[in-house]
Amino acid sequence: MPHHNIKETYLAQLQSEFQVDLKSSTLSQRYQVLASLVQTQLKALHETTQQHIQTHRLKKTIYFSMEFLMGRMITNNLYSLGIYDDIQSLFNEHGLDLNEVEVYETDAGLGNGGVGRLAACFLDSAAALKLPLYGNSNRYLKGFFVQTIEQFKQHEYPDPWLEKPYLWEERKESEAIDIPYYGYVENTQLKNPIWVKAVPYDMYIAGDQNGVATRLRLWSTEPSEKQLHQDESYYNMVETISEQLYPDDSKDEGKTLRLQQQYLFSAAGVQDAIREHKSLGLDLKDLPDHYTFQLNDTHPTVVIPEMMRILMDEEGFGYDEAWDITTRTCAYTNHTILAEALEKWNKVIYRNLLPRIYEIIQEMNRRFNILVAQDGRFNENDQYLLQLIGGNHVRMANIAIYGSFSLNGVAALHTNILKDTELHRFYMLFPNKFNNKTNGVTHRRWLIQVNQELVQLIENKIGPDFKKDLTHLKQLEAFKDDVSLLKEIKAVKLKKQQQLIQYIQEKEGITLIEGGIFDIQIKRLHEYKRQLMNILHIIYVYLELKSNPSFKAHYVPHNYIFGAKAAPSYAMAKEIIELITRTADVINNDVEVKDLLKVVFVTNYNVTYAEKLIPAADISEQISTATKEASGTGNMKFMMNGALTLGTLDGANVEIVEEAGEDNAIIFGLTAEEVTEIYQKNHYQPKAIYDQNETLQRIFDFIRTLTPNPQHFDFILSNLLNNDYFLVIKDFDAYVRAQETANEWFKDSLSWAKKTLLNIANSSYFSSDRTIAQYNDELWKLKEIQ
Ligand code: NBG
Repeated sequence: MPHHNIKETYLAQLQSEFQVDLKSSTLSQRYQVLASLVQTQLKALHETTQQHIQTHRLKKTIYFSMEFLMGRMITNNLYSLGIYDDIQSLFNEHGLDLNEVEVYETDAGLGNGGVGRLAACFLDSAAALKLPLYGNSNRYLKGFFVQTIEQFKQHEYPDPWLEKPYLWEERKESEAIDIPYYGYVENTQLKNPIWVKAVPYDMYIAGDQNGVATRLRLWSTEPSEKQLHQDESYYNMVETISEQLYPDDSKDEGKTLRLQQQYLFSAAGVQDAIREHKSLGLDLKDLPDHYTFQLNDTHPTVVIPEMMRILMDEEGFGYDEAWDITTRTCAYTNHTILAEALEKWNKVIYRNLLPRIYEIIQEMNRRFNILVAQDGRFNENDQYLLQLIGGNHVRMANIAIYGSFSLNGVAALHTNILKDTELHRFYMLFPNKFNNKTNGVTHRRWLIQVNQELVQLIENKIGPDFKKDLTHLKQLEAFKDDVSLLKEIKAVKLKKQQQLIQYIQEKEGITLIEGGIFDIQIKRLHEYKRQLMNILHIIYVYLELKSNPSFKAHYVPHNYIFGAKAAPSYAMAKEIIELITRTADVINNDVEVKDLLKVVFVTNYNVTYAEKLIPAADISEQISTATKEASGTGNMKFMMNGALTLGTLDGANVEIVEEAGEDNAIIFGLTAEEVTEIYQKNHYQPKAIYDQNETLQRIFDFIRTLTPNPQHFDFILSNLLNNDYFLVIKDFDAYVRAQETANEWFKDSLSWAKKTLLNIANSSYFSSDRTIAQYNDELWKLKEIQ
C-alpha cells in the first residue's frame, strides 16, 4: 500500500468497522483497526516472500526453539512497514498519542529469558537481511508467569496473553500434523499410539522496509481425527500439552509433559519441512541443501532421532544414509555450562512416551560407543561420560552434538570454556564442529524504537545510514570531544531518566532521584548472576551514608533498580527477592537518605519493562561469577544505549570491553581462570574472609534486623558463610571498589558522557545483524530473498 494513503485507509477502516472517527474511537477500536491494517500488509508480504522462496527453491533455516520472547509487536511492525511516522503524525494531528495504542497490546511472553529473547532478535535480523529463516515453537496458551510482590515475596500468576484476541497470528488448520505419543513398537513400527493434532498458528515477521516477511510458526494441540478413542483423560492431555510454558517438572508427570511439548514442536516442525520439500518435487537426499535445522539449546534435540525415524521408517533409507542426511541438516547452539541446564531425561519416562524414538537413540548410542571405544584416547570414565544414554538418563546435549554438523557457543569465552573443559571430550572427537557465534540484539527494537531521542541526536551528527547498517555508528567516535554533543547526550539520558521516573512512580509508587546515577540490574534471578552481591553492596552504602560523613561527602546519589523473575521452585532465588524488597522498603522510607539513595525492585519485569529501563541506565550491572554467564544480551542493549558496563570478565562482557575500550567500562573481580582454580583446589573458606571483614559483618547484622526474627534470612547468610559457591564474599571488596570508581567517574559529567558516546559508537558488533550474518556465512549459507 502506498504510504500516502495509509492515513486515509486507517480512517476509512475505523468508519467501516466501528462507524467512528479517530477522535471519538476507543483505544481498543484504534488498536484493532491499526493492527488488522498492519496484519493485512504483513500477510501480503509473507505470501510474496513465500512464493519467491518456493519458485527459486531457496534454502531455509528453521530455528527450533522452545521459547520466543517476542514482546509487543505493534511498534515493531509499524516501523518495519515504514508507516510509523505517518500513523504517528495522524494521531498527533488529532491531538492523540499513538503510544497509548501501542501499550494497549499485551506482551507475547513465550519465553523466560535470554534464550527466548535471542530467538526473537534473530527472527528480526534475518528478515532485515532478507534471509529465509523461519521460527518454530509451541503456541502456549499461557506465557511465562506474571509476577507480583506481596508481603515482600514473589507470587506467580498465569499469564493469559491470549485473553484478548491476538491479532498477529493466523491459524492454518489445513497444515495441521498428527503427532503420536506412547504406544509400543513392533518391527520398528509404532503401534497403538495416542494421536494429538498439532495446528500451526503463524506470526509474520517483517524485514526492515525491505518487502520481505518471514514467519514464526507456533504449534497448538487439539484432538486428532486419527484418535479413535477419546475420553476425558484424552482431552485433558491434549489441552495440557500446549497450555503453559515451562510447567513445573519436579515430578514425573511434569517431566512427561515437558517431553510432550518438546516433541510437539520438534516433530511437527520436521514433518512440516519434509512435507514442503517433497511437495516441491525435491529429493530427500538433498534435504541438507534445502534446510538447516538450527536447534536453540537442547529442548529441540529430539529433531535428530525424529528425522532418523522419518527417513528410515517412512522413507526407506538405510541407517547410514539417514544419518548422513540428518547430521548435515542439524546444527546445535549451546547456551550454558551450568550442569542443571544441560537436560537429562529419565530413560523410562522417555521410552514410555516416545518408544520408537528411544529405540533409535539406543541404536545411535550403540554406534557412537563403538566409535568412541575405537578412538583409543578415552578411558572408561570418559567413555561413560560421552554416552548418549548414561546410567538412567538420556543426555540431550550429547545427542545434539553427535547428531549435528555444528556446535556453537554464544560468546568467545563461552565457546573456549566448552572446548577446553565442559565439552572437552567431544571437542577431541569432533574439533571441526565447534565454533563461536557471539550473541547480538536487534538494534531496531533495542535502539531505534526504544530511544528515539538518542537516535535523532546521532542522526543529526552522522546521518541515517546507521539505522540500516549499525557499523556506521563508528563515525560517532570522531565527535568524542565535541562538548556540545556530549552535553546533548547527557541531556537525552536525563530525559529518558525522567520518563522512567514517571513510569516507575506510576507502576511501583516509588519516586526515584532525578540527576542521580541509574544503576540497573535486570535479568533472571539466579545465584550465579549475583543480585545478592548487588544488594549486599547497597546495604553497605546505606550504612555508610548513615554513619560516615566522609563517605557521604564524596558520594553521588544513586537509584538502584532490579528487575527479575525467580523460577517458582527456586527457593534461594525467592529469598533473595525478599531480601531486596525488604531492604528497599527500609531505605526508601528513611528520610535521612531520601535524596541520596533509592532502591526499586520493579514487578513483573518483561520485554516492555526492559524497553523503558535500558535507555535510562547509566550503569549496566553484569556481575556474574566469571565462567557462568554464557554470554548475556542485556549487556549489549545497555551498551547501545550508552550505559557503562560494571561487570566481571564473563560471557560477552569480555568482548564488550574490547570494543568499548578499557577506560569505558568498569571491570572487577575474579577472572575465569581464577574461578576455575578456586573450584579445582576446593579449599575456599568464605567464613575466614567474613571473620576478618567488618563491613561484611555489619551488613549481616543489618540483615538480621530486617524482620522481627533475626534468623529470617539465615538460609542466605549461612549459605554465604559455609558454601558461597558463586563467590560473592570473595569478590565483594573488589565490587565495592568498582562501585566507588563509578561514583568518582560520574562526577565528571563531560568525561562520563564521552565514555557513554564511546560505548554507543562501538556497539555495532553486538547487533544481531552481525550475528546472523555470521551464522549464515559459516553455517547456513542461505541466499537473499530478492
Ligand atoms: C542463556 C545464558 C545467557 C545467554 C542466553 C542466550 C540459558 C540456558 N542460557 O548468558 O545464560 O545470553 O542464554 O544465549 O538460558
